[in-house]
Amino acid sequence: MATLRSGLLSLLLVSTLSGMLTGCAADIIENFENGMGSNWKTWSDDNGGHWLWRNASDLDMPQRPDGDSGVTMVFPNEGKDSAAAHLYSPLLTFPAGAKIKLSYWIRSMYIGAANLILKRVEGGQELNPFLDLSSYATPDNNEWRQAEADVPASQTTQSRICIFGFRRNHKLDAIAVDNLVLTGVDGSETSIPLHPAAV
Ligand SMILES: [Ca+2]
Repeated sequence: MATLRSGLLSLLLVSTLSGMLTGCAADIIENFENGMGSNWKTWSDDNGGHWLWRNASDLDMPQRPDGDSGVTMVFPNEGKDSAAAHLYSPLLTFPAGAKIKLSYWIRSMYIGAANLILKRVEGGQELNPFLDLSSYATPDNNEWRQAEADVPASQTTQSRICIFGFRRNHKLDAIAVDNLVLTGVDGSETSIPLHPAAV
């Protein structure tokens, strides 16, 4: 057993070193258990909202599994009727085969009135969405779901993923995301401060 464990550790070490040598970053994982973390940045283009950190166990909402209660949610700014909020990944390259996984919950007073949409952003332009999770935006959806998608390959290293959330300022409207995992991405820097002009 000790030999097997040692062998597995060696294999893990070799895989890790191999990944470092070829410039492949490890998976970028954010479970929001210690706040918003350093990889994903929220930004509002004056449309009245942000992604904010919340402890789901403090709120009247569908609960996460034990030990996984930290999440990020879209909230309108004070006095705003709605929120359009962007959550940006670091600058990365997305080779063919790059994937994103996430857990999400979306609810809206009016069917389809909230949106959760994933896009790539390149050269300051938001590209066509590659994943639209808006279809569960109903008044009675109280279920966390998981989604996984291939990220369209990028041509440059100056590319991000944008997780766009839109909801109205109604008590039933809610958008929450947890356990974001980026797999198969390249990028030596995974924590680049966001400036909108650099998006
Ligand atoms: Ca969590």
